[in-house]
Amino acid sequence: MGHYKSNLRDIEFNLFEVLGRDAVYGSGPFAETDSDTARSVLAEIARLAENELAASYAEADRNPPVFDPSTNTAPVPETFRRSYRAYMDAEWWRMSIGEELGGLTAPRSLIWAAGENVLGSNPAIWMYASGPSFGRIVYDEGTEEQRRIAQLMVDREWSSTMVLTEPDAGSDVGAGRTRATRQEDGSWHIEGVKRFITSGEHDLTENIIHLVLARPEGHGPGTKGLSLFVVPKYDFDWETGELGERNGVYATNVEHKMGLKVSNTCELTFGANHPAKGWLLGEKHDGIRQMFKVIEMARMMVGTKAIATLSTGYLNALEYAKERVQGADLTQFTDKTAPRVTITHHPDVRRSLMTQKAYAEGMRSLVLYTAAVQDDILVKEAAGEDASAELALNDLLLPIVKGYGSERSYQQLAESLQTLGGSGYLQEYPIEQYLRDAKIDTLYEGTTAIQGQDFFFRKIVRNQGQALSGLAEEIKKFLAEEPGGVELAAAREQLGRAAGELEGLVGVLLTELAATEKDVRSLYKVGLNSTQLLLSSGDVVVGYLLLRGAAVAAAKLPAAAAKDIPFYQGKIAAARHFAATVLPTVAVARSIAEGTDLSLMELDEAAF
Ligand code: ST9
Ligand code: FAD
Repeated sequence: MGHYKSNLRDIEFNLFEVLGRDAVYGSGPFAETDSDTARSVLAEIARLAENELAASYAEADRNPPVFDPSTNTAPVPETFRRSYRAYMDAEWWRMSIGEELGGLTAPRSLIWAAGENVLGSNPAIWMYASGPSFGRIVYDEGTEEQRRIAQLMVDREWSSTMVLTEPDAGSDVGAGRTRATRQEDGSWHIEGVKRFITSGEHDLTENIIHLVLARPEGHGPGTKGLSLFVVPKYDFDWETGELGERNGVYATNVEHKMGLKVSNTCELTFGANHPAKGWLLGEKHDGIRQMFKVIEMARMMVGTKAIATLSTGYLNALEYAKERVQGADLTQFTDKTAPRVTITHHPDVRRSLMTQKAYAEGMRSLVLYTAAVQDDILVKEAAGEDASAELALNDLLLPIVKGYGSERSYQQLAESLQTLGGSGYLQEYPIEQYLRDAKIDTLYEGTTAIQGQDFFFRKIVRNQGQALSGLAEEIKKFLAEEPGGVELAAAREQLGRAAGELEGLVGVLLTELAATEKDVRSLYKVGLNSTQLLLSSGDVVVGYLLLRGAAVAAAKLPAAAAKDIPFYQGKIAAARHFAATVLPTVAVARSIAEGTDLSLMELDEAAF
């Protein structure tokens, strides 16, 4: 058995017992995927993840790819190649590419439930395997002719990259200087240096299709002046896919990273020695909107990766804690002859384990709830109905999945490591690698600060609070029905109070925003609190979803099979623990926001 521990029972609980996916699978756009099929997909992918995919996780970390500057290559280790092949050969990736490209339209909730297993066992596999999904975006956004590229990306399993970042353009993508010049034959030449490009060079696939943001000559500043170009590593025959000449895009460095080492993070140089030829996607200058289609998928991926890692971190910590004997029961601490107990008997270990469990399971619910909203969008669109409310809710939830999910996972993974004591610090156990590999999740695809700003300015203010109000109403309606009876009464009360405090916190920020009419510096007060707003919102949504699960568990417990009883009891315990120990912090966040002044912004930099 490898390092990875899947939690199939909890995934199925969320999908079928809480989110009612039985009613959605097997009909409408998902006619090909009924619930039985979904269950067998999940069981098989969990098995694959725990075995073949997990097999190279540690080995590839200790022996990562090495960049050879003489050939501009960075081959991946053989062990990793075997895991990658096992994933590609199983062909689950076809679930997200639609019938037109030789796949199917599987429910998004199933895709992300399955994805959790891949991302928790060996996340770089999912990243190197993104070609067909990116191909789907090329198909949707490309011209009729460019759809051939998409088909080749699928048929020949070419991998793909998203190429935005430059040395001086990280969070500020609009500062990018890479240039694009139109050629007489309608193609474009790209010139510039991009930085930190995931999967920018490797030897897993015969070709790599780079999706590159560059600025055509004469275009304006900022993100709106950028266009999206399809730039292959090798030129190719558009009919047969047969490879032609090497294109002028080369890896000129591979970074040495804290974690996620088998995923090559490359400096890519375009057009230094010979032209880097590309094509304008869709033959229209609409690059940032097009790239955000990729980014939205990738942000969902990053949040799911973080949460998947926390889940396996918690389960590894739990296994250790159940076996590790150390110290006597606290009530017998004066008796030096008292029997030694496993550390699960110590209150502090129990507190930590239950907090890890609540976050891991609550954030799994968050991912699957968001993915279920994505199912609903596809169902409505297929029926020709208006899906704008679901689209806005999905938009609202994405920064929570990505920003909150990554922050809380990293924080809680430190708790998982702590559970193992000094052993947690050793490479004999997977948690130190989990922590190193999960840190990146708060950074790429938009740092947490950027997620916080996106959440407040774009997803709340620009949306005129509609999606947020809709979600608040959903929570209020749930509470009004008093699910879970007396057993969950205190937790319901704590959730209701936290939701009220969050409303107050949003109100403080909106008031500061309105005050910019008199003094523009009020915006600083928003900026000082937007990350915390994101985190508190995540806590409230997770508290709500945990309680929804607990209510289902409470209803099922009386008639539950013996094997299910501890599972349902655990759902109730996690929701209550979270409501009692985490949700009260929302009031603190509100009070801090109310007391925010401009002193930090007025302080001389020298005083820091
Ligand atoms: C990176 C990659 O870090 C890391 C990992 C790669 C792994 C690859 C593998 C992925 C695999 C995934 C596979 C999944 C498979 C399964 C599939 C299943 C289905 N939403 O606010 P403005 C747009 S890559 C949508 O003025 P600024 C919009 O068009 C690097 N669109 O921005 C807007 O126009 P309008 C990641 C949005 O001030 C326009 O942008 N780097 C959103 O010009 C301008 O908006 C980053 O993420 C949104 N939320 O620029 C950069 N926001 O307003 C982070 C903006 O007219 N920085 N648009 O609609 C930011 O996000 C900045 O806020 C900024 C600011 C660049 C947008
Ligand atoms: P900066 O933007 O310089 O940020 C530094 C700090 O300042 C951060 O804490 C940030 O939150 C804060 N900050 C910056 N601006 C603001 C602001 N306006 N308000 C508040 N705080 C702010 N990019 C790609 O294009 N493709 C990839 O495939 C890719 N993969 C990556 C893989 C790895 C391993 C890494 C490390 C990075 C990758 N990136 C990729 C780049 C990644 O998206 C950027 O690193 C990220 O967007 C942050 O940019 P930066 O590193 O330049 O940090």
